[in-house]
Amino acid sequence: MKEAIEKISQELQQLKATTQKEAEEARIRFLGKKGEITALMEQFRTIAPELKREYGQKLNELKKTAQEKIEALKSAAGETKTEATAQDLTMPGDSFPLGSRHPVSIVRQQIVDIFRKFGYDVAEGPEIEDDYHVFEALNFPPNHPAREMQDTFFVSTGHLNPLLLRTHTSSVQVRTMESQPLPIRVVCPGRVFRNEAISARAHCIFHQVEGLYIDKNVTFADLKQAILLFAREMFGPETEIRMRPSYFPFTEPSAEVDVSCNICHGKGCNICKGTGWLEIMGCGMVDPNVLKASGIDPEVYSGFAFGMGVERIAMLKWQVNDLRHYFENDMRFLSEFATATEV
Ligand code: 2U9
Repeated sequence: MKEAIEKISQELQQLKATTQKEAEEARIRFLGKKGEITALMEQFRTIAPELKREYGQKLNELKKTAQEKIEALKSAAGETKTEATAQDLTMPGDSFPLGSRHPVSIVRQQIVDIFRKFGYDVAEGPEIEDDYHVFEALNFPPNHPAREMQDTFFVSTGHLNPLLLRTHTSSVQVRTMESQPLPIRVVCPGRVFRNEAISARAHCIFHQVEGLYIDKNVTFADLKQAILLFAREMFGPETEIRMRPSYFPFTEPSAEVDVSCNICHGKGCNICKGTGWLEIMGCGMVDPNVLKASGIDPEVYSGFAFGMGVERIAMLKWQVNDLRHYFENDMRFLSEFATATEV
């Protein structure tokens, strides 16, 4: 038995295999059911008891050496099996593309940061709201078209104060007036929902930032100055604004705000449709009925409010001509904004 162990031991030292098949053949030869080491193990059972200790140890070592050697041969043969599976360690590693902020998110943050710099707080509220906070408290008459199914998504109908998806974030300002002490200076960013056909200029879901300032002696001149400063921060220091009379149930007087076109600087181009002006938001002095509904005395306090669509501001900022790009998550579009910076 001694000679047989030594012979196999030497053979194992010189054993070579260049393919998986050769390594497997070696395993069968030494460790298979009829293998040489297996045969020695069988023989071991019959040797004299006083030799068992010495040969038992030697046989176990031999078996372990054979197993390790054949494993090593198998994995070495595996690496060079075919060229197709070989690893080329000089190849560059896989790249992990970094995600980036969505352009709507970038612009919403820029708008909010500008007003935070002016001293405004930020408030958010529920997307599913009740009729009272979206319409009633904002001076919408009972038969106003916004209160119809064609314009608003209702969650529950049939009772006095139905639940609905908010059509503007003004409901957040109403909740702020109900719960916060005066004076109030707040901007409310958020998603809003309108039952509209989707087109290049409209979507049934979009984002707004609305603002509200209530204090003693707040005037239209304060509103105009706040909007001018905002426009210059957002669109550049040369920007001018103009206001056109408008109507909203919640403000009186009301206005639409245009900024001077920063593409053609007033000369007229296809972005501003030859007018030199781009509409960016609506605004006005808070209607006394709105103040009263939330328990604020309009004889003592006055305020201004404004509202803008974030997608619209983003379209103007980056000259995107179709609103739908902001909702489709096409990587070719989104990656254009990977390096856009925040204020
Ligand atoms: C309270 C009182 C008044 C918010 C205002 C607008 C004018 C406005 C539109 C701009 C484009 C909505 O996204 S849009 O379609 N908004 O023109 N929003 S004043 O007025 C308020 C809000 C809350 C308590």
